[in-house]
Amino acid sequence: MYFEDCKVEKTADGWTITCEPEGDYGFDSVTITFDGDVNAKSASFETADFIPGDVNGDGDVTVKDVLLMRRYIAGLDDLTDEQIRRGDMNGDGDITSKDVLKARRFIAGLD
Ligand SMILES: [Ca+2]
Ligand SMILES: [Ca+2]
Repeated sequence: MYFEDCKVEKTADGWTITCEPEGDYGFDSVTITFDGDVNAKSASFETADFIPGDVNGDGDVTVKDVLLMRRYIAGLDDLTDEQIRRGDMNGDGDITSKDVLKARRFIAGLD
């Protein structure tokens, strides 16, 4: 496994290194925590933070994302697993009209 974009931070009692894997390993970052003696204390794998509803990954939730979701629901377009994960705003594993509603409410500033 290779990593890119590693960030090393000094903490109160040691060091924390956070890296993103180069390639798809089913997680988006790994955080390794060291104590003052530089013994590895823990490693945690986390999914990257993205904006729920940002299907096209441009950093914001807009009508473009809603359109992608609607076309996916209608069977007009396929989305990648990553896009489905982004668009699945209620976390039930797929993009449905409920997610479109949440995205619309988000865009409208209601949520
Ligand atoms: Ca977007
Ligand atoms: Ca959903």
